[in-house]
Amino acid sequence: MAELSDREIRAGATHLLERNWCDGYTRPARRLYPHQWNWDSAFIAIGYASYDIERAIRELRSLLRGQWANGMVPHIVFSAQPGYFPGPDFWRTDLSADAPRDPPTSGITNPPVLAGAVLDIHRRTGSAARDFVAEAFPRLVAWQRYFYRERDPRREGLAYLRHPWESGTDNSPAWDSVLARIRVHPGELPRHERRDLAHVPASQRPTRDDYDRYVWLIELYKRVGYRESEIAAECPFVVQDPLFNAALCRANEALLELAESLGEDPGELREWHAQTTRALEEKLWDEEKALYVYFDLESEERIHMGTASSFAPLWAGVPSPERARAMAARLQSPTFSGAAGDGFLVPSHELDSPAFDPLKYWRGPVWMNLNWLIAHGLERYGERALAGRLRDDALTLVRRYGFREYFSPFRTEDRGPVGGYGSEGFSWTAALSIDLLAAEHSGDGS
Ligand code: 2M8
Repeated sequence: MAELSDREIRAGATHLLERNWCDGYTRPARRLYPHQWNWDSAFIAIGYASYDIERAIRELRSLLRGQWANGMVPHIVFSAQPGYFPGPDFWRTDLSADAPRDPPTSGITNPPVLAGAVLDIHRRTGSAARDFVAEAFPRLVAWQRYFYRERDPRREGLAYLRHPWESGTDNSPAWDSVLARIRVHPGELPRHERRDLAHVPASQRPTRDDYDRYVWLIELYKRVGYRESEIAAECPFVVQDPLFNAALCRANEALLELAESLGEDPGELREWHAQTTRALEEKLWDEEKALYVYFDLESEERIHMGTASSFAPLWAGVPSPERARAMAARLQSPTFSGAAGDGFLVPSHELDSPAFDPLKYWRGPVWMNLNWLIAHGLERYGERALAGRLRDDALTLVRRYGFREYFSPFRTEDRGPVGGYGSEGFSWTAALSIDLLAAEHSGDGS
C-alpha cells in the first residue's frame, strides 16, 4: 500500500487548510461542515501556529466574534455558506437577549480547548502576539465564568452539558440512556431536512432518532428564549462529561499561565482549577474501569462507560501518578487495544461493548484530536512510549488513508473493516498532523 511520506503529509495538510479557508476562518470540511466550529478552530489554530501565526490569530479572532454577552462561546459561528442543518434560521438565537445579532451562532457551546490554543500562540511568539493575547484573555475568563455560574448549579466544580453536540462526541454510546428519556411525539418537531446524509453514508452518521432528539432539545431552548435557568429546570439532558471537564481544567491551567505573564489576578482561576481537579477525582473516577466516566444529573447516576474521552483528564494533569499508571494499562488492555493488542489507538468506544461500531462516528472510530490530547496527557506522566504509540497510530492512519474525519481502529482486515471514514479533507486531522510531525522531529512530544 502506498503511504504518504512526512513531507507529503505536511505539504498536503497545509494545502488542505488553504482550501478549507474561507474568508477569515477554516471550514472543518468544505461540504459537510461549511461554518466555523468552536473546538475545531482551536485545534486548527494549533496547526497553523507552527507555520503561520497570523493565520492562527485570524482564526481565533473570527471565532470570538460569536461570543455571547453571558460569556458563552458558541459551538458554531455561522457564515453565509449554505447547505448545513441546523442553520441560523433553525437555531433562532435572536430569541436570546445574550446572543450577538451578527454573526449568527448556534445556542450551545463546545469543549473549551480555545484557551490552550491561545497559550500555544503566546508560548511561540512571546511578546509579538501580546495584543491578541491581552484581547483574548478577558474573553476566555468570561467563558470560564459562564461555565461555573450557569453550568454548575451545585457549585461542585463540574460543568454540565445540555446537548450531545456540546461534547463534540455527538453520538457516543454514553448518551444513549440519557437521550432515551426524550420521547418525540409524531408531528411535534418542525419540518426539517438533514443535510449530512448527502455527503456521508447513513451507516457512518447518527441515526434519525438521534437527530430527532438533537432537534427536540433545540426546540426546548427556543421555547424558553435560551435562558439558562429555565433550561436547567426543564432539560432532560444534563450530563457531566470527563473530556469536557478535563478541557475546563486545562483551560484554567492555560489561563493561569497567561495571567502570570500578563500580570493579571489569578485568584478565581486558581480556585476553579483546584475545585474542578478535585471534583473530577472524586466524582468521575471509576475504580473498577480505571477510567473517568460520566454522571447523569437527572437520574443521579454514573454512566459506566469507557470512551476515548475517559482518558482526557490525563491531558489536564488531573489523575494521581497511580491512577495515570492504571489508565495507561487500561489503554493497552484488550478493551482498547484489541484482543491481540494490535488495534489502532484510541478507539472512541470500548471494543468489547455491544454498542461499539468501528465505522459509526463517535461509537468506535479513532479521531485525531483525541489521540493528540491523550498523547499530551501521557507525556505529562512520563508515559513516553505509549504517547509515542498514539502519535504513531494517528500518523500511520493519515499516511495510509489521508486526512479523513475518522478511522477504523482495526489494523488488518481479518479483524474487521479498515480505513478512513466520514468526510474527506477534514481540517483538524490535517492541522494536528502538522503539529504531531513537528513534535516527532523535535524529539519532544510535549
Ligand atoms: C460534528 O458535529 C456536528 C454538530 O456540531 C455535526 O455532526 O453536524 C462533531 O464531530 C463535532 O465534534 C465537530 O466539532 C463537528 C465539526 O467538525 O462535527
